[in-house]
Parts: sequence; C-alpha cells; structure tokens
Amino acid sequence: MNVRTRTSAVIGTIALAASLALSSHPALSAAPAGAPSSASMVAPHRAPAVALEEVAKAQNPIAGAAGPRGQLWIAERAGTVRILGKQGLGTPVLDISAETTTDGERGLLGIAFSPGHRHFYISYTDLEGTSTVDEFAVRDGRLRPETRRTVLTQTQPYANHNGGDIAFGPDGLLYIALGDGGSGGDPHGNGQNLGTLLGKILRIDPRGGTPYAIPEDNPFVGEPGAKEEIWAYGLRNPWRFSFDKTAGDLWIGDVGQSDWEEIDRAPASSKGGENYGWSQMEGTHPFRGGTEPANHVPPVYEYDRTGLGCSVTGGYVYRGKDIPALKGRYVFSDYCDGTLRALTVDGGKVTGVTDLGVSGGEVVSFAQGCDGALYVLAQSGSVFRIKAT
Ligand SMILES: [Ca+2]
Repeated sequence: MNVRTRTSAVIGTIALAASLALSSHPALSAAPAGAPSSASMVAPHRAPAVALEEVAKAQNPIAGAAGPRGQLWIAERAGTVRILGKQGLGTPVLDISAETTTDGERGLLGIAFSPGHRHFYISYTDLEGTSTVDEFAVRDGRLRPETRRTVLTQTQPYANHNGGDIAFGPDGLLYIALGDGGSGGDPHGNGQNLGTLLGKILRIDPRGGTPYAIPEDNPFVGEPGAKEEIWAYGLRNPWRFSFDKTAGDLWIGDVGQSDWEEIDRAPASSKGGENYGWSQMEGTHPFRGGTEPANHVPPVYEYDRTGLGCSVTGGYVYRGKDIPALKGRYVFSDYCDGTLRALTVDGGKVTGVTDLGVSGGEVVSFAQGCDGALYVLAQSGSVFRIKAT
C-alpha cells in the first residue's frame, strides 16, 4: 500500500483518533461498538471446517508451552502454572501470585521451555511493574524451585504495553517481546530507539553467561549506543509471537494504537535487525505525521478497526495433524472480535485470509501442543482445542 496516496485530512483524522484513545491490552479493553467488517487487503479463501472444543477451564489463561511428557503447560495471569491433563488442568506446579499483580496489563504473561525441556522460563511483571524473566531447572518433568534465578529485567514507565511473551527460536535461543513502555503513542520514542529494550524483540542465550549471554551474531552487536540484546525493533505491543514449528519463520502480532492491527513476519533465514516501524508507522500508515523509515519492514497483514477487531492476538502457523487443510496457515484472532482467522502464505507474501467461522470469545492468546495441536485461550477462562468437524 502506498502511504503517499493518503491525504493529509485522512492522516489528521487518524492522529485525532489516536489521541482520543489509548489502545490497550487484550485482557482489558472494552470492545468498541460493532460495525460491519471492512474489506481486507487480500481475498478470502475457502475455510476448512473447524470447531472449538473446550478442554479445560482456567482463571485468565494467558500463555501455554509444550512441556515434558507431551503435556501442555498453561499459565494464568494472576501467577499460576498448571498442566493440562485428560481431566482439565491440574493443581498449580508454580504459584508466583504473591510476586505479581494483574493491575493494568500486568501479571504472569509468558512461559517457555528450552529445547529438551531442560529449563523453564517465566515472564511476568513484578510488584513494581518491572518486566522480569526467571529460569527454573526441570528434572524428571518437574520444576526445581530452588534453582530459580532471574535472567533479565526491564523497568516499565507505564502499566500497559508490557509485551511479555517469550519463546525459544529454532536456533535454541530465547526471544523476549517487550512493548514500547506504554501510555499511548509511544511518548518516549522507544520503538525506534535502539538504546532501550522497550518496543523490541530480544534474543539472548540464557545459559551462555551470568545472567545471560548475548549471541555474537545478534544484529546490533558492536553498534555504539545500541542494546546488543535487540533482535528486532519498531514494535508497539508485540503481545503474542511465535515461531513456525516446521519452517522456523517468526510471526508477531503487534497491537495497534487506534487504527491498524498488524501481523509481522520474518523468514527463518532472517539475520535480525528488522525495523517494524512503530512509532513512525502504524501498520503501513504514517503515525501522527511520522516518516516511514527507509528500512521499514511493513506488516504482512493489517486490518483496521472499522470492523469488530480492536486488538490483534497473534497465534501460530498450524502444524497439527487433525486439520490437513489448515496446515501451514497462520491462525490468529482479535480480542474484541474473537473470530479465528487464518493467513495463507506463498513466497513470504500473504495471499489469502480465511474466516474459520468460529469464535473463541475474547481471545487473549494461543498455545501449541507438542503434537502441533493448536489451543485458544480466552478471557472467559476457556481453553479450547481447535479440531476438525
Ligand atoms: Ca509496524
């Protein structure tokens, strides 16, 4: 989309709307008044027949990670982690509820296992709101509480836009998403500032040093004034991100300010350093008179808020066995709309978007099981598995 074709009047309207509304977290925003869906950038594709099966009830399920013995571990925002079994969720295997609050957009926000399930990582805001990543050793499928240590912290100027998702990449390194620090409109300019970890996706080797090591091939290693942990920048609130289990591509759902929800993608061959544009750009559009950075990597998909959506919830490329027609498509949703959608990708470009015809309600997150099965986590507490009908 050519941003230069947009009139200054349109851009002025966007800026006004942005100043009136502080976009917020999937778990908190109220849904805006409904309106008919707007035209998408790409053509709809025929939908595979899918259904949502509720496999458990949780309290504010917020993240999941495929763990030892083929089991899915589920994090609840107030600070507990429970394992999904045949009878739903078990008793907590971890409880940090005394160490975090769910004020604003805070809480336990992400969990991840290292390859081979040797270590388990949690991402949460502490009682001061500081983003924190802690590590536990895992032995015989169990957490060892005595091994807990803090890997990384980042103070937060505001209670919103904490990001907080974490995941190991196909390279065996830990990726950490941090929002721009919050408020609205990125008042500190963190998105484009390589001197802060805010508004970034980081890449670290948590076992390579104390408290961690920076991989030598990180894109800003040796660059004066840049934080060497940074893998990619120009992000507003990369609330959920994932790696394609098969192809290794990185997918990011970056929540928009007031107008454009976006999905970013980097191929597995990426060397990092992508600039996703915020806060000069919101999606493919200049934000408040912003100038498009020369190295801007535009989203592979964006949608506006004239439809029912208000806050993108990034998902996963489907790699389960149940729904062959969904294989290789990126499944995502939106907190306000709840409809599951799937992007078809060809040669790195999105060639189709499919409405899967099911809604998870207020969808806050997704999780992928060891077998590739895809789960939807809803504000209502429902943990759904996506299955074929
Ligand atoms: Ca962007």
